Amino acid sequence: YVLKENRDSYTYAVKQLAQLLGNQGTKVLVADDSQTSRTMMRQNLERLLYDVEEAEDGEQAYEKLLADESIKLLLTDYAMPKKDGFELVKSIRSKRGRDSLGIIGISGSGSQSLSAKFIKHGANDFLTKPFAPEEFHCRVMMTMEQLNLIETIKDSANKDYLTGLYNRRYFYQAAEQKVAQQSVLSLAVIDIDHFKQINDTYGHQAGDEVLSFLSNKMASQFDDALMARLGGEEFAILFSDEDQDAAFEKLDELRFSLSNIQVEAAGQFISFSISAGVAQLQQDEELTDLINRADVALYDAKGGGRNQVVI
Ligand code: GH3
Ligand code: MG
Ligand code: MG
Ligand code: MG
Repeated sequence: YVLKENRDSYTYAVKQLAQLLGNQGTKVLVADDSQTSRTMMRQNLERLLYDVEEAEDGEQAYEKLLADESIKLLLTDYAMPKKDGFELVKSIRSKRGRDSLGIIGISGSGSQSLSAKFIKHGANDFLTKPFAPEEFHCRVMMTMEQLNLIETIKDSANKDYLTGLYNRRYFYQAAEQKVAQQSVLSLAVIDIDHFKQINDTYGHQAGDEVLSFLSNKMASQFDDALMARLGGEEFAILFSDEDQDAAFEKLDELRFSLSNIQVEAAGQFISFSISAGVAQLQQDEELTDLINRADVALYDAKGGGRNQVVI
């Protein structure tokens, strides 16, 4: 957008840009003990279409940021009661990294050394009051851009490009953590039946669409489980706080619903089925042993005629 000198067109351009960037629904927290400052920042942020929340002191801001991970940006004053801006940045940074929260420190003019200190404590950027709306908007958008870039980089390292599910490497890492923390866990390993035939009959592209379809279905059906594409047409789901019978029920429901669905790909209707093996974590069991037991169950499901779930 070309920014014209008159204010109306600047406001318009900023709004268009905010829409383009999909700012709507992104939460920003403004921490400042001055009501006037909060209101001024709120107005500037609302022009960028952000959802704005406010905190009157550092302690309140800290609590809000811990409780709500969907807050993506913090704008914080330096001098505030209970916890000053530095303390706030230092304490929240140790809990929420640069991939989860952007931070901009703010303070009055004549306080040059504050900017370096804010950044050393973990802020992404710094603004000196009073600031022009243009500078405010640029710095906010730059910080959000950094956050989004980190997220994109992390996603491309941890997720599978075709299906959007986590990849094998991330799954093992995250599952190891769950195994260390929780005692009741169940694992399912899923494999599409005769997938080679689907490729041979309908083409590789259609095969890809079946993989995506199944992944979307799994993601919507088991939204709080850890799931991944282990490779090819094989998937894993780790259910927290569920015993193997509960996991079996869920998997069998998925298996059954898929047997009544046809995926439309390249003008053709494709039927497919899945087999799955389920195992529950035993005391002092290693993740690899749990996965092996689920694999043995999957092997039995294949041997038993496919389109079935075995514990
Ligand atoms: P089974 O019921 O015993 O599991 O038979 P299957 O044909 O599903 O198993 P097999 O291991 O023989 O074949 C898996 C096929 O999956 C072979 C491979 O070409 C295909 N495949 C692996 N990754 C992809 C992918 O990303 N896209 C597509 N379209 N096919 C893939
Ligand atoms: Mg203050
Ligand atoms: Mg298969
Ligand atoms: Mg396979």
